[in-house]
Amino acid sequence: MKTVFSPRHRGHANQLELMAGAIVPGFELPSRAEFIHDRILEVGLGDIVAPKDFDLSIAERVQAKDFLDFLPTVYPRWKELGREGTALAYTWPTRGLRGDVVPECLDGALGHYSFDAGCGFVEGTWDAIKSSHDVALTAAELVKEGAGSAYALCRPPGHHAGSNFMGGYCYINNAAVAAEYFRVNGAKRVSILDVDYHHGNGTQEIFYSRSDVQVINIHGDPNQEYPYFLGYKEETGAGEGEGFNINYPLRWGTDWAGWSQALKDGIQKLEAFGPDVVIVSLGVDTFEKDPISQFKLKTEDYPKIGALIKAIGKPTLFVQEGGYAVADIGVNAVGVLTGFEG
Ligand code: Q9C
Ligand code: ZN
Repeated sequence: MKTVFSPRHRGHANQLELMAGAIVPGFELPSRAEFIHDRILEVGLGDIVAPKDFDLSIAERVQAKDFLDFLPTVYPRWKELGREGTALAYTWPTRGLRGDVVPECLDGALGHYSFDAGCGFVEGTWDAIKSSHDVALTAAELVKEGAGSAYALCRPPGHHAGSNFMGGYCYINNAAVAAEYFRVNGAKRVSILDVDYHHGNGTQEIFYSRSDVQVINIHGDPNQEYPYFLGYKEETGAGEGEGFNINYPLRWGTDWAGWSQALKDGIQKLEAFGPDVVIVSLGVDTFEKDPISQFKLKTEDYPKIGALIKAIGKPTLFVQEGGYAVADIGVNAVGVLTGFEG
């Protein structure tokens, strides 16, 4: 299968995040994408191609225009204030505060458009976000044109970003944009299968009231795990979307036995839905050695994931999400893809 990759992700580097009472170097490192890229060459998965330049018209159908317009302005505004380093929010509009105002002050606007302090901006952040969006759409186009499968090596990831907010290292929801692209280009039904360790709250929120995009999530139980405030089992969709959102929250320590049971159940529900195309939000932070995660999947499990997805027999777009055990992420992510190839 072909991979779409852009070196422009590299400018999103040295950003800081808030964790456990400290401002720390971000876990979402440029080397993540480089290890995956190098592993693709090593195993000879297929050609690696550059993204085309897409406009944001598809993205604007799933994420608010004012939010998308805000993203490229952040770092220039930060610098105008005489600041350097990482632009990061520190105040959020929770219950009892106004969620409907976008303060003139950049710090307030950053808080308005995010739900955590996981989305820092540096000089190259917007260009990386835009390149990641273009990577997803270019790979989606390959699948639309009959490729059977394609891999969008996206960085930054996307599944925590919702209709008008960022968070969890995610700004534009690449998988959601790809799903909308398929709908606009003739697919009647699209399934998003999110196997990242963390619940894809943004993807769930974007499609929660829709019956044309099924969203299936397998993730750390939000009672124990980030993002804490979404991803519970009883969230099954609303209105037209009732029944089209499916969550499998799993406890810390879940290994292949428990995890694969959820995957097989999810795949049954996916097959019952009968999508024209499957999008896999491919996080490999389910790995036993992931530094911020608590599942116990092993390197040998990842090809089995790919094989189970292949057996669905649908055109499939893989979109890279998380995975922070940097030295192993290449072998694990590409393991899913080689398992799919058979
Ligand atoms: N205790 C993705 O995998 N921070 N995002 C957790 C660790 C947020 C992960 C702090 C993790 C976000 C795309
Ligand atoms: Zn994750």
